[in-house]
Amino acid sequence: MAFRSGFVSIIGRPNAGKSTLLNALVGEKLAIVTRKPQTTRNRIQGIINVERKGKKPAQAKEAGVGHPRPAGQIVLVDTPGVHKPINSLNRRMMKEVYDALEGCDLLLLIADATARFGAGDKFVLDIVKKSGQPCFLLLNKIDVLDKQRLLPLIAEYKERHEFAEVIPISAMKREGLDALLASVMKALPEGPRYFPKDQLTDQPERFLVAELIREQVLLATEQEVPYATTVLIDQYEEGARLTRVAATIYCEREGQKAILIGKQGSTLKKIGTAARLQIQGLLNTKVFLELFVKVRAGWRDSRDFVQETDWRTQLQNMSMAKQKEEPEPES
Ligand SMILES: Nc1nc2c(ncn2[C@@H]2O[C@H](COP(=O)(O)OP(=O)(O)OP(=O)(O)O)[C@@H](O)[C@H]2O)c(=O)[nH]1
Ligand SMILES: [Mg+2]
Repeated sequence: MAFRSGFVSIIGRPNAGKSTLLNALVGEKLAIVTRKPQTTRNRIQGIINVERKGKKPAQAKEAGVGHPRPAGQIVLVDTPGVHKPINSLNRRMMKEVYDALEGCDLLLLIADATARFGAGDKFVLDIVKKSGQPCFLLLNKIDVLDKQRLLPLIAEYKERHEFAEVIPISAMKREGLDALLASVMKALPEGPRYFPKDQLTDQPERFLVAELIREQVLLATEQEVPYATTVLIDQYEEGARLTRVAATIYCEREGQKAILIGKQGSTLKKIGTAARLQIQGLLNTKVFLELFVKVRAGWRDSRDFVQETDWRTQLQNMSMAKQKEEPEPES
């Protein structure tokens, strides 16, 4: 059986469980997850290597067992939740969604099955339709769903679109994920191994570290503050025994800065301690973390700054700076 591979983009409304699904399928925490909508701001690839499973086709037929699973590689793409943009940051997030749709082999539309079908779901569905890509519908959070609600919801979706598959899952409890993987593999074309076997993501560690800090900011703050915040890494030095990280948390107003710092620095300290533990878990080494808070008025409306906060842009800038540092090769 030939090797199969492809790009599979996860799309859905904010809070549907896209990042939870990515992490569950890859088996590592690559994307941050919180109860707050619009947690994810960039598309993130998670790479799944699927081993061949079961008997060879002829033997399987003889033994009367189901189809064996071919070997392959799935490049799963997590995306920000689909929403109507009101500022540059939102527009950038939606661009990430549209970029992830381009050239992918399969879409996974994930919906929170505990919520009623509404205007937001129709908006997502319209994007799926326009893309013309084959799509699986994943009805998520069945662990907390009143089961009677599942069939009417499936009917509602099926009336509106022809899905290649409809699969109820719980990304959090990892229910239905084997069936999902098997169906995805069946839907993928023959193809190459796009990434080396030991690579799990396209996102470099230093940016995942920034995300882990932002996750703690999201968890420690309420209302507007989480949305008005972004995290940039200022220093990232990997030593033999210790990794040193310095990062700045940007917010939009002095009041937000005061909230982020807290009484006698208590909130910032809480964010720092929790983030450091998470980063140590990721890097498997001791971490020295320094955090700063700065105000950058109205940054979410600044296209340039929003662009700067994007890790792909930062990576490009870093490699350009490095090229400048290196002397021209003598000819
Ligand atoms: N009960 C239950 N909760 C879930 C499940 N999957 C995700 N959640 C919860 O739903 C919330 C949102 O999960 P995320 O994975 O961050 O959702 P998302 O779609 O990535 O959200 P955005 O990045 O904001 O678009 C979190 O509190 C998760 O723990 C599930 O299968 N069951
Ligand atoms: Mg997410």
